[in-house]
Amino acid sequence: MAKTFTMDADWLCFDPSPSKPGFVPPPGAVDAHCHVFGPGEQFPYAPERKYTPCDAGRDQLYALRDHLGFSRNVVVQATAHGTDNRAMIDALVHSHDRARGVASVAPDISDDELARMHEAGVRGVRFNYVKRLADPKPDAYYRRIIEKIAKLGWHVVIYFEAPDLAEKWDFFTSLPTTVVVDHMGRPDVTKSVDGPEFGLFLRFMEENPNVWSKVTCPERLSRSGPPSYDDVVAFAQRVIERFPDRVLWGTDWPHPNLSMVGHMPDDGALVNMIPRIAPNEEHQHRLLVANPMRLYWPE
Ligand code: 0GY
Repeated sequence: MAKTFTMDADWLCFDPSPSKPGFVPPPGAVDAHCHVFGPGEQFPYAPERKYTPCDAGRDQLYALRDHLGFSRNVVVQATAHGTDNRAMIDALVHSHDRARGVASVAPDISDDELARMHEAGVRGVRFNYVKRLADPKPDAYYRRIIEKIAKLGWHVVIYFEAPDLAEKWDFFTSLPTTVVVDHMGRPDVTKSVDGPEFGLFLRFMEENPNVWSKVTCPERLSRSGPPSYDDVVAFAQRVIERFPDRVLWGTDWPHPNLSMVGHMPDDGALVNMIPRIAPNEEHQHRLLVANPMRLYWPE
C-alpha cells in the first residue's frame, strides 16, 4: 500500500488563487526558480528530508505559469525530495520543452543516469549549504559531482546564507562552471546595501564573471513585509544594475518553509515587483528572457 505523508503541522501552503499581476512579462518570460513537491503518493518525499510540505505538483505549477503570463520554468530540485529527482524530471518531460531542471545528485551517480537527465532537460545541479535544509558535506563531495557534470556543460546552483560566503569563498571562487547563487546569497536586508556584508557578495560577482544571481525571494528576505517588500528592492536593483547579463528571476513557488516568515506571498504581487527592481525594459528583457534562455535553452 502506498505510504501517506503528513504535512508539517505549521506548514504554509501556496496561495491557491493568486492575483493577476498588473505587470505583463515580456513574451517568452522564464520563471527560473520554482519547485514541485510530489504528489507524495506518486513521488515519495526523501527519508532524510528536513520538512514535509503540502503536495504541489506540475499541473499546478504550469497553471500558475500561464496565469502569471510566463512561458517557461526552471524547476529546481527541492531538498524534501533529496537526490530522488523523479518528481522534477516528471515535470520536465510533461512540459512540452517549456521547462528545464536543476537536480540534486550524489557523487556516485553514473554517466548514463546523467545523460538521461540531460535528455529530460536537466542543465544543472544544486549544492545546498543552508544548514536547516541539508547536512553539510565536504568540498571533495561536490568536486566529484562537478567532474561528472562539467563535461555536459551543466552549471552549479549554490544556496547559502550571507555569513557563509566568507567561509566558503575559496571553494566557491574555484568552481570551474557557471555558478548561479540563489536569492542573492540571502542578504540581511536590515543592513545597508552599501555595507560590508552585501559588498562581499557584489565583490564575489564582480571578480568572478562565471557567477550569476537569482534576484528572488523578497518574501523570505524582507522584514518590512508584504505586499511591497520595500526593504528588498534596493538589493535586487543593485545586482541587476551592476550585472544585467547575469541575473535571473523566479517565483520560488510553492514557497517552502515560510512559517518562519509568517505569511504566504501572493504570486501576482511578486510579479508586480519586477518593474520596481528592474525599472527599464531592456533590463526586464534580459532578466526574464535573454539571460535564462542563454543558460537553459541556448541556440
Ligand atoms: C527555496 C528555499 C528554501 C527551500 C529549498 O530545496 C529546498 O528545500 O530551496 C528555503 O527553505 O529557504 O529556494 O525554495
